[in-house]
Amino acid sequence: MSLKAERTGYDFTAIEERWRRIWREQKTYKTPDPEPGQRTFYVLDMFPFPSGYGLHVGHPVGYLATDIVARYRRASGDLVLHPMGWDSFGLPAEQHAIRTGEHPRDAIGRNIENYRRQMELIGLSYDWDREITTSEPEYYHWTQFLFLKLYDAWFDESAQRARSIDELPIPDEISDLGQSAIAKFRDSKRLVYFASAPVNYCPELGTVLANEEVYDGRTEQGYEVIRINLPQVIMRISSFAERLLAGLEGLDWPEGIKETQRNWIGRSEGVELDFDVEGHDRPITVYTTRAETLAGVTFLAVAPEVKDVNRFVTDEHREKVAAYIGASARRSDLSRTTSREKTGEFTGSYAINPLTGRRSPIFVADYVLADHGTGAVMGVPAHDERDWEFAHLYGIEVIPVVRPTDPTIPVSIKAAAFVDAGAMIAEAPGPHNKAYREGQPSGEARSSLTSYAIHNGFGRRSVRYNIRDWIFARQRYWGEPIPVIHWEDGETTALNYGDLPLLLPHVEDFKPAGGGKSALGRAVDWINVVDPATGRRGVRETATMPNWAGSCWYPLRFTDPHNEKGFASWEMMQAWGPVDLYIGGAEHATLHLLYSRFWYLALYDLGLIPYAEPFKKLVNQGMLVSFAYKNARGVVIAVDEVIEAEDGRFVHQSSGELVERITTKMSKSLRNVVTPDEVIARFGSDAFRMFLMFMGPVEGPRVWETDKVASTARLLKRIWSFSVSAEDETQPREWCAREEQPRKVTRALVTLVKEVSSDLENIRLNTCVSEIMKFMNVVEHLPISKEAHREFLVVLNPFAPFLAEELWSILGEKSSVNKAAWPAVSANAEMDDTVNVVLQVSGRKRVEVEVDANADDERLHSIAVALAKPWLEATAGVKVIIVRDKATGRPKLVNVVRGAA
Ligand code: ANZ
Repeated sequence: MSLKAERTGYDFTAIEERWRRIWREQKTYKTPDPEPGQRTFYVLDMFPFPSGYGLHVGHPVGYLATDIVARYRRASGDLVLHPMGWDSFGLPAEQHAIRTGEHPRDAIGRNIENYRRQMELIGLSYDWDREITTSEPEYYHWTQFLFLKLYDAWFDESAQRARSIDELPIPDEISDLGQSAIAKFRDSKRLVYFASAPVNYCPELGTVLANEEVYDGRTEQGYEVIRINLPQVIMRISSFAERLLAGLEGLDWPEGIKETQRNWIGRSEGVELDFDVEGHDRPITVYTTRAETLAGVTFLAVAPEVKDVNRFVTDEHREKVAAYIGASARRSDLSRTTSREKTGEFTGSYAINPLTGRRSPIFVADYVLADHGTGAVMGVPAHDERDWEFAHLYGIEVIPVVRPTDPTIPVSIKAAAFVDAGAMIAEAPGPHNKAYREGQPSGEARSSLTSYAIHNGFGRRSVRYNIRDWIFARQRYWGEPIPVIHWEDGETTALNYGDLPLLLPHVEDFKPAGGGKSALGRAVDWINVVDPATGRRGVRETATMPNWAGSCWYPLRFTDPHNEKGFASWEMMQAWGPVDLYIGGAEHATLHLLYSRFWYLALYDLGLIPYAEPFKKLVNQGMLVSFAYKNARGVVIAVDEVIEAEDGRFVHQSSGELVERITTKMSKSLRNVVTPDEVIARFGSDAFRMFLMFMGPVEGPRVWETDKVASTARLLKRIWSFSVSAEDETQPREWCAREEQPRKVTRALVTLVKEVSSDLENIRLNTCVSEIMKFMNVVEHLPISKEAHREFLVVLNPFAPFLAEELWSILGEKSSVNKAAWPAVSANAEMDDTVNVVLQVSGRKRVEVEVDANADDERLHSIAVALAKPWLEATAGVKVIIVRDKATGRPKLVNVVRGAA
């Protein structure tokens, strides 16, 4: 049966199915490699982890936004790179394998099929020939390769950049000790290093987690996390703190994400101050951001992990201090810094305040962290809350040095610390009275005291960062193997580039092997190696890379996805440039979005890639929520357990309780997950696409209600009826000549093109849909010219590509609407300015027409001749007389006169 005979009305299912097939078969969205100098645009989605649940209707918000922009850019003449791939290593796949015994690769493969099917269902215009999968050896070969490049590098502090390890200057005293000392020295400087470090360990999952993956002492799934020491693979991201901060300035990213990164990097400007210690030649150095409070110091505190701490401990206090250090090792950083109960132990030693000469007791206290600042603080209980709590516990004196600027505001140092900025209470004491004066704003006093301390040799300016190095190892099976070998003599070496990829070995049992080791711990044949040249024995690293590794560099691979000789060619990386528009969730602010910036910076420094930042513009898509119910006790109830009573209230079926409707994340357990599949079966892909965009700005939240898709489905049906012939729907409607098209239609199209183009430039996609609605409201029952109709379909295509393509072919076009050029935005800003002109033929009034008030004679001539046709035998040799308003110069009347040559 032919399509023609079958179709009555707008059969979206058949239409969409057909175009899906044609696009796939003809590779409509295939992107060739750019020619040198060609204008390109790179628009990318944060590629997903393909989970077993598939996509729900919230996921495509971002995918659709990028798809619409990609289609618009193509029509505007850019060569567009718009690829998709899979971030397929990671914990959920491993947990599934542990539960079911199915190999993660098989489960992931099935999930990918389903994701790809859903994405094609939605009509996303990806070039599938560029698809990448991070867990496939062809991809992780290069993740390992880049890992080794970072391993073979060090950070040159003075040049503030990464350099090849071969360029690391070796101090003479190291060279003198020979090869093994040199190797050790190099290892201590690499961007990738190995150290035993306290890590977040989840006994339940048997794995180590990054700080960012721990929420209030628990994993995302709610399992408890404790701290243990493990040998670790670490990346020196903290060296790049300043560069990571500075780079943010040039990025077109949401301010909130930039601020989150700034806070995470946590730059603080302060000073290091030296305090002499009684009976010792070496001073103790503290780090402070409040130097002006120096006169208020009444004790010093050192972190328990600072090795140096023992040199202050007197014999009398040795035992107690040792016990204290042991106990605090078992507490987490979080509980140490936030717990109200500040604990400590006196060392028996005293430090001398360089400003006041005052003796202050030195404590070991675990609210001081070893890896921040110098690991020692000066205690100013009058102006710091933590110090205040500590001082109260140990009966230490509180000496205020700063007061509120307004002296009438009372403060009680007895009740709490005064932590705000203010004015100095007195001038600096004794011989140092030049350091600051009484009444001086505390911020100013900080600068003057700092200069004073530097000048007098007991202080140095210091910039500190909060960001910690990145623990780059997970005790998991389903990740990229880390290509290093730990040898029996204690040396660790990397594999040669030529020995990559190091493949994941096959295992039968995916459960952790115990002792913090993943299932890899059981792959004995794989783990144990013997160096054929020397007979030296070694073991492979059993930790794998974190699931953030593959996504650190994937935008580069899309530029040259099948390259077998390298991770991507310089030409292709250069031709496509960094990602022009990146859309994805905001939850990755300090994870993927920071890690990938770090890799790019380092690889750029090493001359391996042509640019230092991965993503020029970033947009975060908003959350999509759906309904569920809550009873009086606050228990959330699944949608299918509730019925709507006649009075509009909601009732829990089994208990008869009244419940309240709430909005919440879509989740399996609440049975409020809606899939694109079910919506598309009911309304079609185009209606789904248009509705999802129409719901609101990409960045904003949206509440899903399937029934409402009917609104955009109706719009599409109207577009269909407007576009096809009423007699035969396989044929286009009747067109008028461009000249005969009512001014209203011309004007509506000019507005549509102008508004949609500017909204697309600014990614305001919801208003694009309203513009299409407005256009239809104007033109629906009016004549339209073929050219205008074509232009409309080109504008419709990004939003409803299936319908646009179908109507385009009904128009008789042979190639895809995706190859058509975007209509030019009319430069005529005064389009709205029109006048009614009387058309006469041989002096007799025939019609009135609306024309552009600025129309020139030539234009009026052609309009008049065209419109006069019905009253003329022949148009050859006619003369046109144009009458304009004397004052304004606007046309008033046009008279077409026969034969007067
Ligand atoms: C004296 C002082 C007086 C401070 C005052 C604050 C208020 P950020 O911005 O986080 O670097 N500090 C320094 N090293 C520390 C460590 N290892 N563990 C815990 N706290 C540490 O903050 C710097 C401030 O945090 C420093 O300034 C120091 O306390 C504390 F009225 O020094 B301050």
